[in-house]
Amino acid sequence: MKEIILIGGGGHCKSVIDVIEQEGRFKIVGIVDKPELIGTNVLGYSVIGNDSDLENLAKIYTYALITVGQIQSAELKIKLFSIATEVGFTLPKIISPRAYVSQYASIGKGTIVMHDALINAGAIIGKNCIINSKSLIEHDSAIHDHCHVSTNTIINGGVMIETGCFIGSNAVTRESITIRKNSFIKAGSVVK
Ligand code: JB2
Repeated sequence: MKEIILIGGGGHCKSVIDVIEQEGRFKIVGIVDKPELIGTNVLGYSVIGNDSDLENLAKIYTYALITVGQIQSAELKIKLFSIATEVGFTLPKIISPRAYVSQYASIGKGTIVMHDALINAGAIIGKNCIINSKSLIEHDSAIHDHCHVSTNTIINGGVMIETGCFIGSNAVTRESITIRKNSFIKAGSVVK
């Protein structure tokens, strides 16, 4: 099995661990978090370093994934993605075996598709995104880089979501609209 480092060891990381274990392609070798958390563990996986260790870890391990979530801002997720890429990690896409991704959809590097998400034909998902559990991305939608589509969200056909957006749980978008970059859509919103 290929070995992978997870960057960020909070709540989102726990959900990601479950998906990676179920997917069965990667063995998690450890987590990178804040210096004060080194030596603690998350679901049995140790925090083995902080962000300044990433350069050395990239000399040993090929794969990493950004596992901080994103609610108020995508800033931290973007920063960590950029560091991980610069030091030479490959950021794979991870797809839960419980998700459905159309063969006519595409998913960018470092993006995770969580349990029970559904991505339909013609959808294009960018890099470093979270397509969270039970979300529906309808046909011909485009989700640009560094977005978080939260749990149980419905993105209808032909919608474009620009870079760095947060779409809260249970939000629904009308078809064929554009959501501008770095938008914050509250949970339960109906976006017309
Ligand atoms: O600069 C950093 C850094 N800053 C915070 N570098 C690294 N490597 N890690 C950092 N962290 C770590 O991210 C924190 O020490 C903590 O372990 C983690 C954030 O955890 P938290 O549970 O606060 O949030 P989350 O981003 O994992 O999850 C949020 O987003 C998810 C999508 C939560 O609100 C979840 O409920 C939500 N499902």
